[in-house]
Amino acid sequence: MPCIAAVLISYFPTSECVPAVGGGTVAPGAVAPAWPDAAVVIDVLRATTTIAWSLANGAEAIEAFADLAELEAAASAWPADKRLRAGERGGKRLEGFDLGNSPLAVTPELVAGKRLFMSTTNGTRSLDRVRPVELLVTACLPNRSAVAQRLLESGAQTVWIVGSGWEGDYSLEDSLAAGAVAAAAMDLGAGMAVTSGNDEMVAALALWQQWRQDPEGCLRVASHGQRLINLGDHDADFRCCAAVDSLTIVPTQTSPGVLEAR
Ligand code: 3SL
Repeated sequence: MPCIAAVLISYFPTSECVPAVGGGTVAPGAVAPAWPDAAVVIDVLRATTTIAWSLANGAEAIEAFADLAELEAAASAWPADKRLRAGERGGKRLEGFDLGNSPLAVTPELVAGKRLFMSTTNGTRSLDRVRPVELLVTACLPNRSAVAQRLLESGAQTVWIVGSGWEGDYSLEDSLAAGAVAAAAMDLGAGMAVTSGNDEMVAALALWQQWRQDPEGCLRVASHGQRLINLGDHDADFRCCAAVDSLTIVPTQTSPGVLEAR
């Protein structure tokens, strides 16, 4: 009987939903949670879209920080002509930073050859949460098929997709993209048994089925989409963030917190 490779994909909508791994006591008979073979971090609006576009436009790397003091220390130690600080809180650029968090702003003229030291409200927290996972990549709607292909090629049998949400709450757009990545893995994984590992993954796949013909509509109806609409002038960001399969780049963690194009 041929051996069929199996991939189990689970979805955790926010960093707070990620199971605790290591430490603590485990009840008799219970299995201690372990890190998966691969993790995919998603922040559709807009951190992981901006990360993908920065690398596509020639940035040397993105170094992500949940903590601003740590960002400042690392950025200061980097050559001034090779660094940019990208910071966002509440949808707005942080004062004194070179960039906010728009994928439209990371033009080749600005980012080529530079390292972006980045901190955002939610996305960089999710990245921080799964740093120890051996294969850590970021996904957005533009690179969802490229990410799915990478997962399948990696031989990972357990995959966690981690959304960013908003300050601990569920977000529609990250769940849409989680469904989009898993659906691509199921389509591309001919001969592999790609299955959902939890109810959240099943629900995300259903969400993708519901909105796959109009992803931008889903982003606009989402509460963070509404937040950006209320801040004004984000139409181009919505179009960019909703452009499914427009990029082939897979931002991949190469050392703790550092993402490079792979
Ligand atoms: O929450 C985040 O990390 C950001 O991506 C939010 S925003 O789209 O830049 O407002």
